[in-house]
Amino acid sequence: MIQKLQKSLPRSCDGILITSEENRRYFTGFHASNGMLIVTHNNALFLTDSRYIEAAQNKITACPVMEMKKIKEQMTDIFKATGLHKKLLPKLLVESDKLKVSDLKYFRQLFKPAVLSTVGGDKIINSLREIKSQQELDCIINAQRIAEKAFDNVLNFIRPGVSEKDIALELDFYMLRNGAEALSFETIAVSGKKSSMPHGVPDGKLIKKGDFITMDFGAVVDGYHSDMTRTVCVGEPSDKQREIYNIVLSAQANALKTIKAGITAKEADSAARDIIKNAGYGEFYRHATGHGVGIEIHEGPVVAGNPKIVLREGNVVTVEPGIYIPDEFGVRIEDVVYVTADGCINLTDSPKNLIIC
Ligand SMILES: [Mn+2]
Repeated sequence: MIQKLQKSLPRSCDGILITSEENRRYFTGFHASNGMLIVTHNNALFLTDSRYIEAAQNKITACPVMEMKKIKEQMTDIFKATGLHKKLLPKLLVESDKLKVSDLKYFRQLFKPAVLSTVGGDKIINSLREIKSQQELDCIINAQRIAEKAFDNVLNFIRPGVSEKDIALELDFYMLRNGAEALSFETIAVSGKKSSMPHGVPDGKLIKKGDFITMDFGAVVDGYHSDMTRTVCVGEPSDKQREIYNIVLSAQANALKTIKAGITAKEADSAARDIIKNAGYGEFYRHATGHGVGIEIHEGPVVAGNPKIVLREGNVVTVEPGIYIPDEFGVRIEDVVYVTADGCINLTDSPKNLIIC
């Protein structure tokens, strides 16, 4: 990963300073709350404090590891280890998307006479992160399989009288008990009228007959996230519930059929949105069709209305159209797919017929 980054570094800079937890993990495979990775054209150096130094030395093979003690006094060594000492005014890129303003000020002082540039660093990193390797893909699939098993399990749990919170906890416990190192995000389980809120928060509200329940959840494996949403019905759905469910399902199917490398995010988004618009429910679909998934739950590419974003082979994106009718109910169906040259591979195995619990 570090070599890939070195190949992507423009000659107009001398290196890049990586300080965010997720990007440190992405480039080194090492996860810790503290650390710093400096990558220059020919060298790289990872620094962390005494709490993590032993683990870092054991884990990181791609570059030397140095313990951060009194960092101000170590800067000469750091410049030598990374080759930055050869330049009069070395230029380092930083992660503007991630760095706190106060940290930027601190690093600007610390790295003098190097000049820290806030322009361009994120683009280089994000572009790499958006293309998944086989190893990354395997992690996402493993995470997805855990979430799917949790979904199978929760179907036996859902019945009138249990609460939204109970359902969320059942999903969470199952995922954590079965190999998830963490949850992708706070699980959403919303029922009845509350299902019209795309990101509603589960609470003590009890499930009753006729409710739609929308569940959005995911597991993390080796740092990589999964993301899926299913809407199920408790007891027989009304004609309108069936109608809306089927429109969302067709919208998703059309997007899945359309997605391939080379199309724009807008084309992918429209493939789902147009079906919903044409069915007369366009005003009730007000979020993006999808987003990239990886070492973060939301990363590039964003699958919304931007005609400048082009999907690339190796992207992993969600496809998650929905219709949300205030004061009635909502439906969302979400899969995660791997984009290929001539289509996409759906990484989600769970059924999408309207399940009646
Ligand atoms: Mn999602």
